[in-house]
Amino acid sequence: MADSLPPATPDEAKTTDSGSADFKAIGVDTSKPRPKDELTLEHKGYTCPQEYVNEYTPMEFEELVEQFAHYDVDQSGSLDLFEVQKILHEMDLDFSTESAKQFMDDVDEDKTGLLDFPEFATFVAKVKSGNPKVSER
Ligand SMILES: [Ca+2]
Repeated sequence: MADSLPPATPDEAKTTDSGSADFKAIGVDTSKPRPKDELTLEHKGYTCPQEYVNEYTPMEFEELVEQFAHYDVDQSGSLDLFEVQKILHEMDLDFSTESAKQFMDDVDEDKTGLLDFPEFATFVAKVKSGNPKVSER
């Protein structure tokens, strides 16, 4: 009987070359639950823009809503320049009509000349963060 050995498994790839670094793809774990930026702030039907939820505590947010409702004297759902100026005054920020208007323009994303609630939340977040000046773009 021919004693034929099975062909040796080609093992030549096993060179002793350990000089080549083997880069493993670094697995980015996207399955982790996101931290608490899923938080939403809502009060009386007003919702805080997601990018500013970390700027307010729930209590501060309630106050923000109350302020908004309070200063929205004509209950239009948005604040006009006159109303915004009253808030600035209330916050002890001295703005000339001109700079108040500029500041307002800065947060008035849809250029309506009025601040709706999300714009107002942006506005106050900026004032809170110590930036009462018109921010640079
Ligand atoms: Ca607006």
